[in-house]
Order: sequence, then C-alpha cells, then structure tokens
Amino acid sequence: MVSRRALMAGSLSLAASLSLAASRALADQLTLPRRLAPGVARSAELASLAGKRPLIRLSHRPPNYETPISYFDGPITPNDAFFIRYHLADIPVVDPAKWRLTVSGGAAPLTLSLDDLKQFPSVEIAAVCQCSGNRRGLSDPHVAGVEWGYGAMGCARWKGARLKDVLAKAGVPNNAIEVVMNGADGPVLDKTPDFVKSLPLWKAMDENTLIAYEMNGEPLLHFNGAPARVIAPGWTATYWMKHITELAFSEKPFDGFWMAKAYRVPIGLFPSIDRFVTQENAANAPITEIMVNSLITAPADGVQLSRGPVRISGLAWDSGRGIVRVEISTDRGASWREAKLGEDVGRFGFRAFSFEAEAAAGSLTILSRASNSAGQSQVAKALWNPAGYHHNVYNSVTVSLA
Ligand SMILES: Nc1nc2c(c(=O)[nH]1)N[C@H]1C(S)=C(S)[C@@H](COP(=O)(O)O)O[C@H]1N2
Ligand SMILES: [Mo]
Repeated sequence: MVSRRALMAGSLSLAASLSLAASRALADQLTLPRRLAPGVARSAELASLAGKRPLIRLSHRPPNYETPISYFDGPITPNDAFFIRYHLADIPVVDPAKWRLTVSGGAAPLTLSLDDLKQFPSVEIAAVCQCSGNRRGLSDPHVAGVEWGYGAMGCARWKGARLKDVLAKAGVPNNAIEVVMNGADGPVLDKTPDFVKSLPLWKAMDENTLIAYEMNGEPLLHFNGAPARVIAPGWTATYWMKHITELAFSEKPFDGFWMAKAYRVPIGLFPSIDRFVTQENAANAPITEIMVNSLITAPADGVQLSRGPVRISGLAWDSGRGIVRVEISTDRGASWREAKLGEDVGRFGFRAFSFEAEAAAGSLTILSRASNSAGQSQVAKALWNPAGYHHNVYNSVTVSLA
C-alpha cells in the first residue's frame, strides 16, 4: 500500500479541479503492488497531468506515470486513465495545424499535414499499448530502469491511416529493409541519444500498423502522442512512436542507441514468434511482440472481504494471436478452473474475464493464467532478464475473508 503520507504529499500536486476530499477518497482506493522494491513504493505517489486523472508517478522529468489497477475496468482504458511513458524530457506541445510528417528515402520526398493524413482511408483498431518494461519493478533480483508495477499498459481504440498507405504514397524502394521513426520530443542534453526507433519493413507494411490521430474517439492527448503516433498492434509500445514527425526508409539496419543497445532480449529466452531479423545478433534480439499475460483487477491485493463467494474480474491479452482461455487457481496452482471470457473487442485488445470462487474464512490466494491460440501461456516463474522485460508470471492476489 502507498503510505498515507505519500498520498497526501502527492495530492498537493493534483490538478485544482480535484477537491481534497475527492482525492482522499480516491487515494484510499489505490494500492501499489506489494512486490515493488521498498524505495520505489515509498517515493511513488499520485499526481495528475493535463487531461489525466491522478496516476502513479514514478518520475516527473521525463514523465513516467502508470495507471492504478483500480482504473482498469473493462477492455477499453479511458484516455484520462492511460499511462504515460517518455525517455526524454524535452517534449514540445505540437500545434496540429503546424505539424508535418516527412517521409524520406522513398521514390520522392513526401510531406503530409494532419489534413493530408486524414485523406487516407481510416481504420480503427482496439489494441493494447504495453511498455516492454511493464512489471519491471517485480523483477527478482531487481534491475535498473523505470520501476513499473502493473499499470504501464492500456487498451484504446486507435483510429488513423495505415502506415503502409503512407509509405506506398512515398514509393517503397526495392532495397528498403527497415522504416526509421522519429518523434518531436528530444533530449535536454546533447549527449543523450534522441529516441529514434525502426520497424522491419514487413511490420511497417502490415495492414494493422497505423499512424493514429484518435484514441477512443477523441484526438490524441498530448501525453499520448498528439497529434499523431504509430500504432504497432501486437508489439510492445517501444515501437509506438509518439508525436511522429519523420519516417525514413533504410536499406541497412538502423544502429541508433534505442535499437542497438536498448530494448533487447536474450536470444531464445522468450517464445517470440515475430522476429526482427535485421537487428538480431548472436547474443540478443530486439524485443518484438507482447507475451501472453493477465491481470486480476478485482478484488484488490491485500483487501479484507466478508465471507461468501469471491467475485474475480480481470483482463487478459497477448500479441494478437488471441486469448482462448483464462484459468483461475485458488490452491496455489494445484488445480485450475476456466474463467468466463467477456466481450471480444478484437484480437489485439484486452479480453475481460470473470470468475466466482467459493472460499472459506481465512487467507485466499487467487492465481490467473491466460493462454492464446498459439498454445502459449503465462509462466509459473518469471524469465529474468537484465532489462526486466516481458514479465508475465501468473498474476496473483491475496485477500482475507472474515
Ligand atoms: N516520441 C516518443 N514516442 C514514444 C516514446 C518516447 O519516449 N518518445 N516511448 C515509447 C515507449 S517505450 C512507450 S512504453 C510508449 C508509451 O506510450 P504512452 O505514453 O502513450 O502510454 O510510447 C513509446 N513512444
Ligand atoms: Mo516502454
């Protein structure tokens, strides 16, 4: 639990629109994961930014704010609850009227305004945006990086143009192997490398990869990448370039810091199906798709409930192969029973699940385990790696029944 003092300190920086009583009521509902490193749990606090409800602030500059578990109510995450992640602190507010997207390295240079982008056929896709390092704070032993709990993720309905249509308009060169992406944000100090990423050409040309300008029917919020960002459904959010301003075809592997040195996983550790071959080396490979995962959203970890059936709800997701099953165990994994799956918002989205467990008085530990159509399931023991990526151990919540 976040300490009362930390919450009150956090509430001082809340937007004026939130009364102290309201923020106190809210603070009482919010819990931080119990397994975070003690220092992180002490310093994290609730704070709000423009357009957002109070989120769990892990750093202010650059802004890294995660969604409290209690906000995950159903398969679509509201915009004001959506997490925020940045690598660099110089984040300009982009005027949509002045914004331009340039595409270089094609048959001819192409520059698009937001109106131009909206002339392409539009597509809307529900997709999970999950930071590669979601749950990094649970790594054991702990690793360096933003110490995320469970909320460095969200699922929105993203609307925009297909990236492949924009690339086709620019003229895809025969020798292109990657598409390099840059956004309007940059480093405060020259020695910090700018956040630039690349996608393999095949993923950039996938019909589900978008340049989105809307999320959940509204223009993108500033902190989620206004006026336009890349959506790479099924892949972790490191490729979902916000405030996108530059695209470039590349005939060689792009070797910027954020590709060559960061966001890499040991070869063979995870059962990834999608590969980014041009960026692989003998030891490691770029992270690609999201691993199958689940989160119990209710009851909250550590709460006391009155005796009777325990109503469990949660979310499951994967890389878009599709969730086929979520199982619940109340005997520490000795036996599993199937939960009921909720509305299907599309294979890249969150899939809600629910289950009613009978329980006697005392302590009850609930485990959830999701599986997808590719036969992949969550792991019983986390696959530790130096950057703390892909944490997808069975989710677990312990409550007491009186
Ligand atoms: N321009 C820009 N885009 C970015 C990043 C960034 O630092 N700058 N971070 C990426 C990472 S690692 C994540 S997890 C997602 C977070 O998206 P969100 O802030 O909308 O939740 O944005 C991605 N796109
Ligand atoms: Mo991320």
